[in-house]
Amino acid sequence: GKRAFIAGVADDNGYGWAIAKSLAAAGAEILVGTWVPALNIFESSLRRGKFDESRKLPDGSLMEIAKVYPLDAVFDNPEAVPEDIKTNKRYAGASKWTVQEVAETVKQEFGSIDILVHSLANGPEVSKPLLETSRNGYLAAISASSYSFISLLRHFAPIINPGGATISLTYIASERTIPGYGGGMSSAKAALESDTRVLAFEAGRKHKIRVNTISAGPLRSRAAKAIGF
Ligand code: ZID
Repeated sequence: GKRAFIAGVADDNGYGWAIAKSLAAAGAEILVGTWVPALNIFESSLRRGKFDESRKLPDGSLMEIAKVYPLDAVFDNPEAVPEDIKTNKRYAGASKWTVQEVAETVKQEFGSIDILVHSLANGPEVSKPLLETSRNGYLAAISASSYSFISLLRHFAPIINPGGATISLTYIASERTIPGYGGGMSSAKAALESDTRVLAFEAGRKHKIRVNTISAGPLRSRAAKAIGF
């Protein structure tokens, strides 16, 4: 069977959860990366059976998540984590959640993966028009929504088996003007799409893995509700 790591699962409403279920139904072993500030509530909800109904697979069994890894894809390694995050009580309870450390831990615990899914995005100023977006807001959107994929791919590629596949989720606001998708999120998706082409070339040659992105339709996830879509 194949093993998949899905980055960006923190409840049962988003694309990450749905992708995990499809992969589980197809026989894959499921590992997920959960944003550190959302980790406690996700794990306790899982434990308390809150997701049992939505864990149901077509054959009637429940999706098993082999391991939930805390992850903040905005930080590549421990040296990159600023003091205020290190000491923040939402982060202090978890450890080894930078991209490099998560890849190392998955390697130690599982050896390799076949599928890497990037189902995460964050744009702190998404509700502001691009014209009103601050430099910090714009850079934060790119960091969380675009560079996070480059970082995940770089750190996971060495443990993705040849023939493996990676995918991210994009949005058509990258190529057409969609009011309401602000804060540099349209820019972030444009970067993600361009990066997908370049990384497919590079990672295809270097690691024999595929790199794709799929433009998603509307889904009432937590992220979509936050922007009023
Ligand atoms: P989600 O909230 O379930 O997933 C996003 C996840 O990212 C959450 O679990 C966060 O905790 C996590 N996250 C945020 N920051 C970080 C971080 N620094 N490190 C680690 N994790 C982090 O929402 P989702 O399922 O909507 O989002 C998954 C992907 O789908 C994202 O790339 C979205 O941009 C993309 N996507 C979603 C939709 C949608 O409708 N839900 C659309 C297009 C793309 C879309 O907005 N018409 C109108 C709107 C849309 C499509 C059509």
